[in-house]
Parts: sequence; C-alpha cells; structure tokens
Amino acid sequence: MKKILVANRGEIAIRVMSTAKKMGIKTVAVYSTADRHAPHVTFADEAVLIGEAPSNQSYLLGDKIIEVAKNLNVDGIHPGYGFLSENADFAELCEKNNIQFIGPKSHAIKVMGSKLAAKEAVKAYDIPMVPGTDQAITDIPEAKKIAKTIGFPILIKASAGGGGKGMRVVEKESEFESQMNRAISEAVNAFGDGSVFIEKYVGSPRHIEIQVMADTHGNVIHLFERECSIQRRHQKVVEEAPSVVLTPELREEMGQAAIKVAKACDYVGAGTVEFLLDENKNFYFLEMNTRLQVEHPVSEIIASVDLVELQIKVARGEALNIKQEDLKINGHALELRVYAEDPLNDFLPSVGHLDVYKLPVGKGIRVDNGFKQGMDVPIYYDPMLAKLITYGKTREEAIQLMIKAIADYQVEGIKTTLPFGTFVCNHEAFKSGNFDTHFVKKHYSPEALHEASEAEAKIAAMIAVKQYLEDQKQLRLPNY
Ligand code: MV4
Repeated sequence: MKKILVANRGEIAIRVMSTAKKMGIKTVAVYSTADRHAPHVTFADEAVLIGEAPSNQSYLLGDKIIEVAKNLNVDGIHPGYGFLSENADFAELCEKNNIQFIGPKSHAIKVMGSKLAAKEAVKAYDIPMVPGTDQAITDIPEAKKIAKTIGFPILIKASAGGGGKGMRVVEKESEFESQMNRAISEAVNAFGDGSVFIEKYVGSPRHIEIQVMADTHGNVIHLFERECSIQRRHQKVVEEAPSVVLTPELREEMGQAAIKVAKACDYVGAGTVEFLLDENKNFYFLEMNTRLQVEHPVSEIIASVDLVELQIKVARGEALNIKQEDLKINGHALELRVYAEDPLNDFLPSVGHLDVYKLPVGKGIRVDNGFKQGMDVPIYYDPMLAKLITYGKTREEAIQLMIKAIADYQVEGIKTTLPFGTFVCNHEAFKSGNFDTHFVKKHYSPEALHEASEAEAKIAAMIAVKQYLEDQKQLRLPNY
C-alpha cells in the first residue's frame, strides 16, 4: 500500500496522514471549496478539489472520491469517522474498484447499522442485552403487553437509528400507543425505515465502550474500555480511559463480550462495541460502531498502540502482531473535544475567524488539531476544532494537566467548549468518578459555568497577588 486517500477533513484527516507518513505511505487529500486553505490540504502529498462546500456536494460524493483515487493510483482509502465511514455502499464501491477500504467489510457495516440485525447476530453469542423485543414491532397492542411485562419506563428505539437518534422514553402505559405511532413515523422520515423495537429503560447508566481490533486471519483483540458518559444531547464531550468503575474482572468480561460481538459479524479492522453499565455494574450490549471513533486517542495512549497503523497493516492483509496478553493499561488518558460552540449560549455553534489560535504543549499533552490561526471556522461541517488529550500515571494527574492545558489553549475570535472542560474537571462528581450519562443535565448550567469561572478567576488573582507580594519582599532594599 504505497498511497492512501483520506476521504475526510479536519483533525482526523491530519491524524490519519501523520501515521501514513510515519509508515512511508504517500497521502492524498480531498477538499471542498470551503476547505481550500485547510491544513489537511497542505499536509498531504497531493490534494484534489472535489466540490462545493456542502458535504453532499463534496465529502459525501463516493463516486467522485473513487474517480480521484483511480486517477491518482491510490491503493487504499481511509474514511475517518462520519461522512462515508459507515456507508456500506461506499465500502463496496472501493472493493469493486480494487481499492482497499481501510475499515470493515460492507457486510459488517450493514449488520451493525441495523440495531435489530445487530441484536440478531449477537444473540447467538450469549451477550447480555437489555430486556426487550428483538423483532420490529408490527402489532402495537401486542407490543404494549410486552412493555407491561418488561415494566415502564421503556424506550422505543428505531432499528436504523443510533447515537441517540430515534429514541423515545415512554414513562407509562397510557402514553404507549401515541408514542409508538410517533416513533414509527419519525423513523420513516429520518431513516426511511419505520422498524422500531422496545427495551427496558436503564435509568442511570454509564456509557462504556470497548475498542476492538480484528485482522483477516481470525485474530481479534480488545484494547480496553473508554468511559464516554459525559455527553450533551448524545454528543460526547469528555472521554477517558480507563473507566474508574471497572474492576479487572469486569474489564475482562466486557472485553471478551466485545470480541464475541466482533466475531458475530466477521469484523475486520478497528471497531467499538458500546455497552450500558447500570448502577449494579450489570452491562448490556447497545450497538457496535464500525469505524475509528473520535475518542480513539485515549485508548492508544493507555495501551501504547497506534490504531491507524494497525488499521493500515490489517488492510494490507498483515496478521496482528499484538497478543491480548501483551496488552496492559499504562496510566490514564482524558480527552476534551474542543468545539466551536458557546457553552454560555446553549452550545450554539460559534463560527467566525480564529484571530488567535495557539495550542498548549508539554509532557502529557496531545492535541489532534484541524485548524490554524487566521482561519475561518466553516459553517458547513461538524464544529469540532480539535481534541485536547492529557495523560499521566494517575487520573488525578491527567485531570490537573487538563485544567492547565485548557488554560494554556489560546483561542480568540470564537467561543469554544474549553471553559466547559474546566467546569467538568473541577466538578466533585467528575473528580470522584461518581457520574453517569445524566451528568450534564444534572450538574451543568450556564450559571454554574459562570460561577466556576468566577471562582477560578478569584483564585488566579489571589495567586498573582501572593506572588507579587513575595516578589516585593525579595526586592525590598536593605535599610541603610
Ligand atoms: C439506552 C439507554 C437506557 N436504556 N437504552 C444512547 C445512544 C445509543 N448509544 C443508545 N443510548 C442509550 N440507550 C436503554 N434501554 C441510555 C442510552 C444513552 C443515553 C440516553 C439518554 C441520554 C444520554 C445517553 C447517553 C448514552 C447512552
């Protein structure tokens, strides 16, 4: 594999290209008119304009991307995350054109893209799942009877949904039929597929996901867990590895379950198996993401691997040269997604010009970044600027380093979620590890952020005054 095209933009495009360069592989960037001056364009060995700014006129144009790949004799295409990364048709198009899709086979994408097909495939492997139905509901009165036996509250989920889309909580029996009808019509409109199923609603879950890697020789390993419970409207904001609540036994049990899920769909490449963990530490299979995830760096750091390097090696047909018993957790890693959003204004996108944009540097700090000072933040794409990752021997060290790195991260011209990261890191519930997927709803408000920033400013001022007075003491001239 001498040349790969990265069918993506922003931080992940640069991140993938960095590993390709490390491996001596040439890189091709594709870009839209809005990304003409984006760093991933200049970072690549070759770059091709593929269309106008809107994603469906550029980064989602599979045919156009294949055409560019063929014209430039590309051997492999890395899709990153989002865009075409979980598009089975695009994976098939690559296969048909003898271009290696650096990801799973289209079959695995299809199976795991349907929650019901995923449940069907996984059922044979005796993986714990939330009590519920595993067929699409066709008879609502019958479904209501099942809901009553499960016990309210229940969740109605769209089979073609995912990541929180197409989910409805039903608190009581009287709401069931109306909610069911709405869920079906929403699923038809959103996904073109009205198949829905029901599950017992797990009240205060943690979102724990296991990183897996599988090669084409039957080897499947897990690279431990990531805690992704700090989410806002199903968008992860803070992720970490390992999770504070997993015991070694539970970690091994969930890791083996994740490996079985990968085997259930003949998985190849990097994938993530999502679980819910309830308050009694029971875990339940949720879904499998058939792509490299945004938060993969925290797993790379604690497991000392380069997941993109492993993806490329697997895509080249190489057998994994890592044995499960070789893998050990080393330290703790924390990731904050730096979004161009205003946490004091309901996290609304904050587009504009990066007048100042300087990254923190230092031991234990990694920034996977997609922007540079002087750039405009385009309105057309996901507003994530970068991922700020800190790591240390302990969780406390990673947290303290995160607070310092955020303070050193200089951004002017737009608002970002950096202050939200400081709020989370200073919050007792987070520091103690006592949180679940409702953390943001439970603890966050603009006022709380404001108070936290005020308190932060006061402490900084007191430190400055103390330092000044100490300096004065040292400077005091001797009495003559
Ligand atoms: C659930 C659940 C509770 N009970 N299923 C969210 C998106 C997708 N990964 C599945 N998700 C959930 N499924 C049952 N039976 C809780 C989540 C969930 C969640 C729900 C509401 C708000 C935030 C959430 C974050 C992670 C997981």
